Amino acid sequence: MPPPPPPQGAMATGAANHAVPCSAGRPTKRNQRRNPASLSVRASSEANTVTLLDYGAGNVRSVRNAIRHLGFNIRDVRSPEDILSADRLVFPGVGAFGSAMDVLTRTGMADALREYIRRDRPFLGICLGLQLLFDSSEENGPVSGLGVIPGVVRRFDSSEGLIVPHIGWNALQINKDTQLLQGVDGHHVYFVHSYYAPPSDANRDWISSTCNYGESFISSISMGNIQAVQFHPEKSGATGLSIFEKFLSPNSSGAKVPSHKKASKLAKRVIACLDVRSNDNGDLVVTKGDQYDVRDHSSSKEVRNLGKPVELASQYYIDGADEVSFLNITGFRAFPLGDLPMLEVLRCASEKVFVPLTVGGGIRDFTDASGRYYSSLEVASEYFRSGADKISIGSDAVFAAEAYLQTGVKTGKSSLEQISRVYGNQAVVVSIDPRRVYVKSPDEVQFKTVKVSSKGPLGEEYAWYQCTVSGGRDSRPIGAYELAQAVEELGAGEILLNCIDCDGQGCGFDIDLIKMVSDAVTIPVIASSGAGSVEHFSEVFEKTNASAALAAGIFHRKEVPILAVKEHLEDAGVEVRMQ
Ligand code: 1PR
Repeated sequence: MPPPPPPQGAMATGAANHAVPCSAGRPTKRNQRRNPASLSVRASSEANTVTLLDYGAGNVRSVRNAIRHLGFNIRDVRSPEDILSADRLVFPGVGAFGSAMDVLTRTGMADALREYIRRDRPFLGICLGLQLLFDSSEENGPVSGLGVIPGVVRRFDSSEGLIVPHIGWNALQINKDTQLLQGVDGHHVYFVHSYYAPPSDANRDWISSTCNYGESFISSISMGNIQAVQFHPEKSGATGLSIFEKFLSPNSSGAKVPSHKKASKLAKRVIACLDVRSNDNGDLVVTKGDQYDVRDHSSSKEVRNLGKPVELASQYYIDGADEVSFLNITGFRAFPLGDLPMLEVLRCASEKVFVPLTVGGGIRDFTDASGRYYSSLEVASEYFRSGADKISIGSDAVFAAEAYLQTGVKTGKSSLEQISRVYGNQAVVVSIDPRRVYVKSPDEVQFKTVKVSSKGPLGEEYAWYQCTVSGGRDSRPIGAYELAQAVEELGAGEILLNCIDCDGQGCGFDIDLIKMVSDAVTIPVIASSGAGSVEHFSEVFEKTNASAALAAGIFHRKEVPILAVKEHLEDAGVEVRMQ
C-alpha cells in the first residue's frame, strides 16, 4: 500500500500552506464583529485557540479552513501531552478505522484520548472521529476502537439496492436538547460515509441525533462536554458553521440558521460545475462549450471566458449549490502538478466554500521532462492537500476499466484503485464522457443498448453510449454501462455522467442514458449535461435514480439561479437542501 499522504499539520500550522493566504487581510466572520485592537489581543490568546488532532491519514484542510473562517487559531497535536493539555479538542477522523486506531495506539494518543474524554474535557469528533469512540468496527475487521461508547460500527447494506456510500445532505432528527445542535432540528447536513454506528439500548444515553438512511443510524452523540458528529459540519454550509461555532465558542448562539420547510430525508443535490482552462492569454478562466467545443464561433475562435473560477465558486456557494466541481479540462495534456494556478484556485476556493469541492482533470501517472515519475496518487494527494474533498478521474478510469474487463484482474495499480484504497471510495468520482451511437438493433454491438425515446437520424430505435477520453477527442471500445459497472468494482464512489451530445445544448439531460447507468450501479450517479430550465432538473429526478444533477452553462450565463432550481424541485415534491 502506498504511504499515506503527509499530515496537513506538518505543512499548515497557523496559516494555509501557501505563501499568501487567500483570506489575508479580509475580515472573517468573528473579527467583523470586533474592533481591530481587541482582535489582535484575542488572536494570540488561549481562548481563541483550538487544538486539532490530525494524525496524518488524510485531508483535514476543510476543517482547518472552517475553524480559521470562524476566527480561531489552530494548535496541532504533536504528542499525547498536547491532547491532555488541550482546552478544546477537534478530532476529524479520516481514512479507515483500523489504520486510524493503529496510528493512535502506536503514538500513545489513543490512551491520551481516553483520558481526555474521561476528564470530560471539551471534545468534538467528526465522522470517523465519532466512529472511533465505539467498541469496535466491522471495517476491515473486527477492529477494536477507543471503547468509550458501547456498540459496533457496521457497513450500510447495499444488497437490497441501497446506494453506498451514503453521500449527500440528509436530515437530522434531534433526540436530545444540546447546545451544539440548537436550531438545526430538521435541517440537512452533509454526510459521506459507508459505515455507521447503530443506535441501541446500550448507547441510547449518548445519542443526541439520529438520521435515516436505509435504517436509523447515530448522526451525533453528546454526553457532558463530549460531542461527536457523523456528518461534516465543515462542509454543511451555514448550518454546519453554526454547529462548529457553538463548539468553538460555547457562549455564542452560533450563526443564524435560516428556518425553512422541515427536512426529512436524503436530499437530491444540485451541483454547479466549473470547466476551467487557460485562455489564449494564459489566464485560468471558467469556460463552457457546446458539445465540448469551448471556442467562440466568431472569427476570433477564442476560448469562451465566463468568469474567474474562485469568484464563481464562492458565488455558487452563497447561492445554495450543494457542491462545486472544478474540471481542469485540458489537464490531460499537461502535467497537473505543473498547473500551479489551478492548485491555487482550489486553495482559495476551499477557504470560502463550505460545501464539498470536487476537482478533476489529468489525474494519472506521469513522468516529467526530467524523467521524474509521479504516481496518480501523488497528483491526487496534491489536489486533496489543496482543498479538494473528492477527485474526479476521466480518461485514466476508461483505460483502467478496459484493462479490467479484458483480463478480469484487478491489478490494484490503476489510479482509481490506488486513490480509493488510500482515501476511501467516497473520495473518488469517475467522470464519464460518452457519445450516443444509434443502432437499428441491440445485436449490432456487444455493448448495452437502450431503446431511445427519440429515434436516430435514420429511424434507429436503439443506441449505445460510447466512452471517450481526452475531453471527447478519442472514442474508446467501451460503453458507458460497462464502464460504470467496472469502475464501481474498481473502487469508484460516485459517477459523474456527462453526455457529449447534450453538453451545452440546454435541451435537457439524456434521460435514457442516466436511467440506464443509475439502474446499473449501487453508487451515486450525478446527472450532467444539457440542463436548460428548472423543469429539466425535476424530470431527471422523477425519471431516473440520479442522486444529483449538475449544470454549468445556465448558471454561468445567469439564465437560471440555483435557488429557482431548488424552489421548483421543492414544489415538485423532490426534497432538496434549502439554506
Ligand atoms: O480525462 O481525467 O483529464 O478529465 C478531464 C475532465 O474534463 C473530464 O471530467 C471531462 O468531462 C472534462 N472535460 C474535458 N473536456 C471538456 C470540454 O468541455 N471540452 N468538460 C470537459 C466536460 C462536462 C460537464 C459540463 C456539463 C454541464 N464538461 O462537466 O460542465 O456537461 O454542462 P451544461 O450544463 O452547460 O450542459 P481527465
